[in-house]
Amino acid sequence: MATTPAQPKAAPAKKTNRIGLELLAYRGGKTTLCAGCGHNAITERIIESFFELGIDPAQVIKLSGIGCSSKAPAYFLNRAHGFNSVHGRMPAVGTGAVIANRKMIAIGVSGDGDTGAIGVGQFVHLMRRNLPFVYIIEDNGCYGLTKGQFSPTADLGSTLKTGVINDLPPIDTCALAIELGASFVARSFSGDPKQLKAILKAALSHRGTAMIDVISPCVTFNDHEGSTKSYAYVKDHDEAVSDVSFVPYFEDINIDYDPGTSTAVTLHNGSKILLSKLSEDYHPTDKMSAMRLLHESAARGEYATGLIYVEPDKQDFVDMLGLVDEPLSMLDQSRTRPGKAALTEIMESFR
Ligand SMILES: Cc1ncc(C[n+]2csc(CCOP(=O)(O)OP(=O)(O)O)c2C)c(N)n1
Ligand code: SF4
Ligand SMILES: [Mg+2]
Repeated sequence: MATTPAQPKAAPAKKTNRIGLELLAYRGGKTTLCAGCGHNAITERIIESFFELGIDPAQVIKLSGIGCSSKAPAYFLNRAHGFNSVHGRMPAVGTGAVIANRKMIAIGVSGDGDTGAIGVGQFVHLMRRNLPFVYIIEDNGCYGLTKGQFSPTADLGSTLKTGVINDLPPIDTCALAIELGASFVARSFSGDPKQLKAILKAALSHRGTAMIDVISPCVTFNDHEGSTKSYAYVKDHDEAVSDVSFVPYFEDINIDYDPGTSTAVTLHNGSKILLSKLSEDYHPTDKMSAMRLLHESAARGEYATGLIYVEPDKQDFVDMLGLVDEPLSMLDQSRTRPGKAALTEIMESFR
């Protein structure tokens, strides 16, 4: 009896999101950052968040400054608009972009150096304006791109390999953002995918400035013994510290812990950071409690992680300016240039 040849199995359909796009549509170029760098893990969570929310990449503008962290936008959302600004100047560029087109979703990736040092003046004004903007600090406590010098978020008493001691207290970017008026402030860890993705998705759904400080270990240049965000270069590779072409391979750190509990995470150099996840009954809408939480956890040498502060109904900068609904960039000249009569009327009003 003749047998029917087996039919080749159809390839399983690729998973698509609510706008019919596959995850691939949310990816960018291949990363050039070190293997195991916390920044790469954050990129993955950004990709997943945009995909799961079904946001059209063409509606997104991704921005950054300068640093390893600021290279990250090249590795996600290829189809989005992008602007890699001057060191520390991303907030000014982003403000212009959002005002020019209020329909765009703006996401900026910065570093602790880009934000806390050269860019701190720009950061301050972005936070106080409450511009609709997701602002991520990939926080490794050092200038990774320029070989690991202390940044303003490095911990007091951290030491460089040369023995130099950091004798300046760190800037807590979350406390600063809350104080200045940001309406969504969170902290997470690059190696906690579940929490980080939940925070990113919430930030993308928030109208106003969402500032997320993500502790993101630099596995290559951090060598601050006792630092809470650092990587002391492995003993076996001492000589290679100054060899920029040498990039060690490290496994990504992956953790998961419950709300209301603390966990000690061992970094690649064997040092530990203490993370404490906010409990489910924590109320992030009380500004004073949020500030107290940050001060108290810092005093215990811990990082409180989670959504620390949110003010959902705060008026954002675009509404405050009273802009028309249509993007300014799409208005034709007849609507953007006042005619002679309007100018005359304005001049008359000054009489
Ligand atoms: C105007 C200017 N000053 C200094 C530099 C040198 N520089 C490049 S990146 C960087 C710091 C980056 O640190 P961070 O923002 O923390 O990013 P990371 O590399 O740690 O991710 C510095 C000082 C520069 N590129 N431009
Ligand atoms: S030098 Fe540090 S911050 Fe830069 S890519 Fe390597 S691990 Fe990441
Ligand atoms: Mg840094």
